[in-house]
This record gives sequence, C-alpha cells and structure tokens, in this order.
Amino acid sequence: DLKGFIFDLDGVIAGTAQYHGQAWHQLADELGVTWTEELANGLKGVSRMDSLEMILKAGGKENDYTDEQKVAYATKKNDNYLSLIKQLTPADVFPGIKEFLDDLLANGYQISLASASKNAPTILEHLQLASYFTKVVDPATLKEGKPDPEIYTRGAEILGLDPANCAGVEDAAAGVASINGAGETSIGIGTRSELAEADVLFGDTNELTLANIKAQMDK
Ligand code: B16
Ligand code: MG
Repeated sequence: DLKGFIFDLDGVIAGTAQYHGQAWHQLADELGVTWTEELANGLKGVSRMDSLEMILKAGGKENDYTDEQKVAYATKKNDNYLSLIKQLTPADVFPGIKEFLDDLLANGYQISLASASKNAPTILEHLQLASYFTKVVDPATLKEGKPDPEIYTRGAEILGLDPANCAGVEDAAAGVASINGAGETSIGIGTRSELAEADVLFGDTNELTLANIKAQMDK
C-alpha cells in the first residue's frame, strides 16, 4: 500500500524545465554545440555538471576545457537560469498540483521532494509551496545523480518509509529510472514514448489524482 509520495520539482510541480532548457540552449549556442530535441530531453532531471558534460559530449568537446572553465560555464548557465526563475509566482504551479498535495495530506500520506536542483528551495518559496515540503533531499549530499536510485531511496528514507510503500512522480526518463531502481512505484507525467518505463502514466498534471493512480495500479 502506498503511504508516501516523493516529488520531482522541475517539470512536475512547475514549468521550470523549460527555463533550464532555455538557459542550456543559450550556453550550447555559445559553445558551438548543436541544440537538438534529443539533447534537450536527455538533460531533463540530470544534475548541473552532468548536464554540461552531456552538452560538451554531444558536440565532441568533452576534452576541450579545464575543470575550472567547466565550472565557470555551469555558473554562467545557472546565473541565466536564476534570472529566468525570478518571475515565478504561485500562478506557475502546474494545474492540479496544489489540489493533489492537499488531498494527499488530508488522507494521511507523507510527502517529500527529490529534485536534483540546488535551486529547489528558492523555487518552492516563489511558488509558495515551501510549507508542503518540510522533507527535502539535499542534492549536494548525493554521490550519484538521476538515473541512479540514490535520490529516490533517500526520499523514502527521510519519510521513514519502505520504498515499496512509496511512489515517485517524474517528468524525466532519468527520474523514472531512478524511482524504479529504488523499488518504488513510478508515476510519469509525459508521453509513453519518452517515459516508456513508468508504472503509471499521465499526459498532464491535472490528471494526477489518488483515484486515477489507483485505477492504473489496479489494472
Ligand atoms: P540546478 P528536477 C533538475 O531538477 C532539472 O530537471 C535539471 O534540468 C537540472 O539540471 C537539475 O535539476 C539541476 O538543477 O542546476 O538548479 O541545481 O527535475 O530533478 O527537479
Ligand atoms: Mg523533472
């Protein structure tokens, strides 16, 4: 039986994935790396430094920069991203998310956050959702990023729950792989072609309800 829900942030709670994409696209242009849909999707859920490595690799430039230069580029992307998320307000919370969170709490479920983003606490403040997420995995303490299971394993741990009693909610293939690897139920938001391994799948956050989840799990 499910007792806890572990949430991704970017692309699940709000449309910040689009701002990450915009900021990386700008950096890829600067580095002379061709921006493709495939590259953009592959970056979803992936940590900042791993994302930069993927972009450099896509352009065959993985050996062209020193670690110091790489950190400088990643910082530049983050500064750009921070300027984009400044405009976030509670109106940017995806449809149905607040209702779902309220419903979970009203029914005694526990919730935690498993975002790879070091900016997650800031974003939650902008969205006025910080009070829902008193349990947040600190990505700075992780050895491995998504798709490794570590972040979702920790998401269950901080709730004091067995992973078998937890579900994770994700928009990225790397995140679904992390949830599945942790032995939890994976709930994907997106398309079947992108999130082939999700146990439960919705096309849109407004379909995310306890009744809809149970209906798909009982199938
Ligand atoms: P930051 P999530 C992930 O957040 C994003 O999907 C990914 O695009 C980003 O690179 C990563 O966080 C790190 O974010 O640079 O802000 O620390 O989807 O796990 O909530
Ligand atoms: Mg995400």
